[in-house]
Amino acid sequence: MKLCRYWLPDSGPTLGLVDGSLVYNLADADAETFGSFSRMLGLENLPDRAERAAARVRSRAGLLWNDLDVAPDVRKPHLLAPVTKQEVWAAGVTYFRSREARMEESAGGGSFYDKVYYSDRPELFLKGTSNRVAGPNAAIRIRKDSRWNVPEPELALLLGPAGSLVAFTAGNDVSSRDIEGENPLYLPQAKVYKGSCALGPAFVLADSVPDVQALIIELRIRRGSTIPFEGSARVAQMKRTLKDLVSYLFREQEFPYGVLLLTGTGIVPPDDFTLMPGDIVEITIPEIGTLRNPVAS
Ligand code: DO4
Ligand code: MG
Repeated sequence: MKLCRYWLPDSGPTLGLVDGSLVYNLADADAETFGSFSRMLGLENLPDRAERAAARVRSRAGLLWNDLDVAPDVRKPHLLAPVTKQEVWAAGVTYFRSREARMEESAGGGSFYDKVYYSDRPELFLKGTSNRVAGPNAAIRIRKDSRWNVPEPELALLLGPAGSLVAFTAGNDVSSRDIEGENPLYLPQAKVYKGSCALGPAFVLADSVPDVQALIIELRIRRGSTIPFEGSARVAQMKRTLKDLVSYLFREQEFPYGVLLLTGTGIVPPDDFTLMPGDIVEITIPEIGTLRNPVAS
């Protein structure tokens, strides 16, 4: 089952059921479960609750997905990122391609990436909070003090406060390669800044994805009428298990509202590619949809 967060000018943030080309307001059927995204992440039996609410709302009027998948404007309905009070964390160097690219870009710190790829303990870092996250069609940013920037298309996990896997969404861990490449200790500056993350456009409940390994993540970058880069990766190429990443994330941490975890990128454009203002980044996971964001400086 596919859900989304969206904005309604009269009532604010709303949780919706995505059913084909239509979106139905789930709080209309069950405000206790779907009145709050944070509360929803902590509830047991969410799939059952969602099924029951879905059966009730499908007979009501829905909105067209295409009318919501538009640039955000508070006066009009539009999609929102699936994050509110949650922290967004990220795993790194979980795919061979990421290890390879980081080792090449790093001025002297290459062995750290090799070591972390093969170590039991994964690389985990705090990517941001909701104020740094762009929703669908909102601008992601490249830093003005960086000259080499890339999108990182990643499968993102929505996790409940006790670490249960609630749902999957798509994420973009936008990164400055020259800043991180100069010194791995600059990673927080390369990775965490205003507009450095995007999430959405919808989220699929975990029990609706029979085989997460089979998911394909696609990246397409549009520049005017050209496509300067496109690529894809399969979740099956990830070196680590999702369970392993989640178990390390929850060591010595508490997430009272749940948490989002980006699981690393398996797609890195060639070294002569950098994002430019005006580019449109499209990240598609067919079961979830296409997360589309323009790039601003
Ligand atoms: O080590 C740097 C971060 C790696 C990362 O973000 C990724 O592999 O996706
Ligand atoms: Mg990443």
